[in-house]
Amino acid sequence: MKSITSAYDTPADGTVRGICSHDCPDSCVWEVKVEDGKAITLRGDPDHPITKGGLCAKVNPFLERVYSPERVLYPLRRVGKKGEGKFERVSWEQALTEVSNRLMSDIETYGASSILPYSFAGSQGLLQFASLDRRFFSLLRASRLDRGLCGETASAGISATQGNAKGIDPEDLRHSKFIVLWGTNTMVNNLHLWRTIQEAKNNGAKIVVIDPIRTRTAAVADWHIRPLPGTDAALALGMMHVIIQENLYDQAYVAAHTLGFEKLKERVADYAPPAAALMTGLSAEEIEEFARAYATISPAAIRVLIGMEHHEHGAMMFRTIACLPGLIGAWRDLGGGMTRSAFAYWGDALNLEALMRPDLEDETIRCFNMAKLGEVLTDKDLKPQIRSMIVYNCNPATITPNQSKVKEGLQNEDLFTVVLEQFITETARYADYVFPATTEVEHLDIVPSWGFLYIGLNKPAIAPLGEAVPNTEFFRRLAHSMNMSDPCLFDSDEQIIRDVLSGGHPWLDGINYEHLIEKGWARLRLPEGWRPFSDGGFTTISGKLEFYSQTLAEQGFDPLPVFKPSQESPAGDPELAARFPLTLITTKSMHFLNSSYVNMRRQRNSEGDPTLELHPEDARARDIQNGDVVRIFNDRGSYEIEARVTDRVRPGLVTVPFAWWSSLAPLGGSANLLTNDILSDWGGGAGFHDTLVDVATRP
Ligand SMILES: Nc1nc2c(c(=O)[nH]1)N[C@H]1C(S)=C(S)[C@@H](COP(=O)(O)OP(=O)(O)OC[C@H]3O[C@@H](n4cnc5c(=O)[nH]c(N)nc54)[C@H](O)[C@@H]3O)O[C@H]1N2
Ligand SMILES: Nc1nc2c(c(=O)[nH]1)N[C@H]1C(S)=C(S)[C@@H](COP(=O)(O)OP(=O)(O)OC[C@H]3O[C@@H](n4cnc5c(=O)[nH]c(N)nc54)[C@H](O)[C@@H]3O)O[C@H]1N2
Ligand SMILES: [Mo]
Repeated sequence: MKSITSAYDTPADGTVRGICSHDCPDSCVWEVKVEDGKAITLRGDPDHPITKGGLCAKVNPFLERVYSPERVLYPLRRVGKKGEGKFERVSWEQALTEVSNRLMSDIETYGASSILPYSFAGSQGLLQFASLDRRFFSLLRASRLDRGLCGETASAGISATQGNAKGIDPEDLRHSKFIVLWGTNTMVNNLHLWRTIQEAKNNGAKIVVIDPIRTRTAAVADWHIRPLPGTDAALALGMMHVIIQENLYDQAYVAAHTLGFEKLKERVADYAPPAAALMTGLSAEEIEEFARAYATISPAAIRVLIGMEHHEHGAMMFRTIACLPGLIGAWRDLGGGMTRSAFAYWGDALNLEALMRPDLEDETIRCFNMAKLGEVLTDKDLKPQIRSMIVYNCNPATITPNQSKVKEGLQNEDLFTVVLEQFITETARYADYVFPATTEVEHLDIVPSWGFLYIGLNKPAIAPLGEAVPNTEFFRRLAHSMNMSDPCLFDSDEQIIRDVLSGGHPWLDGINYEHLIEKGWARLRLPEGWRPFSDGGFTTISGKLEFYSQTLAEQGFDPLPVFKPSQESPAGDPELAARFPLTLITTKSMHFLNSSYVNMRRQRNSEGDPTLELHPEDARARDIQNGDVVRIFNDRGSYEIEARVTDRVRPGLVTVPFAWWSSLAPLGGSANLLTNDILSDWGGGAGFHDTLVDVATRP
């Protein structure tokens, strides 16, 4: 089938610059050497200030992924049972006709809201991530999806305090003297920031990691503080107690740029170090010592990312931590303050309206939170039921919480599932039709990094393999096949990129399509020495950093920072904890990118078999020896896995890697069988880490 509007010129020979589009903060820029139309080598761009010529262990052999014999290269139709993963090749024409017939018949019989898009950030390229797909589903009037699985809760929490989620340039951490990596595993998940942290360390900075687990990052930090999961708000409030009581706060900054200090002072009375110690499982002395160090060594910076938001009170945790830099006036210093996602800047600078066309969306149409997929697909009372689901950039059968329900839903014969993918993932195994998706080596895109202030253009180095297409082309073809005619559904890839860059924002001055074609990447043009809140400038209603938030009060939340234990935690539900006494944290793996690469033998071998890590005390109580096969279980699910007895975890805490495909795990099973799909307080995330389990030897 001929492409409708996107065909690119790719060179037969030469070197082409592109950018890794994985959902990772680093967004590395690479160079692909092409010979006879085939990509021969791929290496990090030596001139890019963040990549500096080095990719990560998983992406170094990216071309193996591109040319993997397991790539989906043609449209496929299911021939086996759902979940079995048996397909036959069909033509694009036939697949599109059959899919559009089914969708059109569903619309006629049940209404368009019986169709559900399901996508996430499997590609961070803006075209693949959220462009023609969003326009297509809006114009179709399909059910809407709240995509809050990553980042939204953290942003929303920080915004409640600051008015927006902006922070300092992560590269400015090199000026810091005290760096708190709070609930983030930098060496595994944000590797290219490590160089900056190391530079600060060489200049005398102290590196603190706050994480219940002794991660690789914690293992090399100067100070590892390990609170009970979900209790960081209590830690931050305990720190504020010490800082206020010992007069270590910045009185001038507080007076000029914050709101509600007196109320905060009253609130922190409940969090004297001995009380905070009971809540967090830390010692009162450690809380005091940490508070004093944080308040007196400057510049002091806090780096947060995502991990900590996966809790019921995730937004409140981030909102509370965001009070700290205001209290000590850390925002004044270059290299002081807080830093999280650069998307807070891209949201301003780029023309995302032109990209996603929110004006086409009808907000009265029902909207489901993606964390609730299992519930949505199995709810018999839903009217209309979800009849068809179109999945792309995402592997919900593995990464969505409460997986048994997700799979039960996917198994339903009445559900028609279409998956646009590079591989037959656990989700694609349930598909009625699978369409082949290109990798970033094969398509044009633009990628703003969420970990740094750089944007890159991804030029295609080679022609699409087989009959694979970019997501944009898939939605053009589907729209065409469904007789949809709005011209915005057929914009070319180049046009979309031009539009995204067209907002006229000063931070994008001179950064246009031609510039990116020529240079490959650009740094957001923030003023030299940028300190976002050095002189206030918060965008809350009061214009101040709000220790007290009237907006939160009006939304029914506590207007002040507060610690509340999660419902599913030992403190929140002692009865449940009597049955399932261990808390489970499921984290990212070094050689996988979420669930991507689990199917690649090289990365799987490097990673090693999945293990459950538990503390020697908990192992002893259950008669578990290192290397035993154990069962991990709760009321939502159970599976078997090899045990590793280690003090990397605290007593009472266990951890497993989150993204193993159950079909590839040596004993089957996958972490999200056990996880909690409770929604976060605000921001629409999920409480993955508020999960109680027990572990037992096999009967
Ligand atoms: N190699 C690799 N890199 C990745 C990814 C990957 O899968 N593999 N995934 C990418 C994605 S999508 C994301 S979002 C980022 C995530 O980057 P991070 O935010 O660094 O990711 P996580 O590993 O999910 O969580 C970080 C840490 O939070 C800790 N944690 C959990 N609950 C709490 C808590 O209540 N308090 C505290 N203090 N700590 C807590 C966990 O123990 C974990 O070590 O990484 C990206 N980079
Ligand atoms: N228990 C637990 N669960 C978690 C987490 C956790 O810490 N613990 N972390 C959560 C977080 S932070 C995140 S971000 C999510 C991540 O979950 P997902 O967003 O589902 O990420 P992946 O598992 O990498 O799946 C992305 C898929 O997109 C495909 N893909 C890549 N590029 C393209 C493209 O251009 N087009 C199409 N059509 N497909 C493409 C890849 O092949 C891959 O299969 O998981 C969440 N789930
Ligand atoms: Mo994520």
